[in-house]
Amino acid sequence: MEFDPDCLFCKIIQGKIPAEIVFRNENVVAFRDITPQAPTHVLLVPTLHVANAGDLAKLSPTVLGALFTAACEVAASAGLDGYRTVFNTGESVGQSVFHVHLHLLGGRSFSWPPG
Ligand code: DGP
Repeated sequence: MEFDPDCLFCKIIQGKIPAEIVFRNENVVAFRDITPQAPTHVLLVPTLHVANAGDLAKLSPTVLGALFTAACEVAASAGLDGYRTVFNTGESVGQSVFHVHLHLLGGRSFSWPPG
């Protein structure tokens, strides 16, 4: 694990800032979003500090895949029959925390295209 001491999600992974953790393994930690946009809204993050999904894809496709595998497990645990996964990559599309996180949203209907 490599942490950035100034990163909010690194602090959550280390237990320095409280969060409701719903899943953890060697490569991935999942916790509930503080401002949920759906009845289930979980953020899945790598234990390694990487800024965004593009950087993670270059650095470790295996860990990128592990985020989706974990999302599948969390969705099954929550009893979701369908769910949406989203990476916001870059400030212009709404990324506000620069430790890559996969949003897992479910428990209501969703429209398409997203706003
Ligand atoms: P994004 O906008 O894609 O970078 O998503 C960042 C998400 O992080 C946003 O949905 C709110 C969530 N968030 C921000 N601060 C905290 C926090 O301190 N705890 C938790 N659990 N979630 C947070």
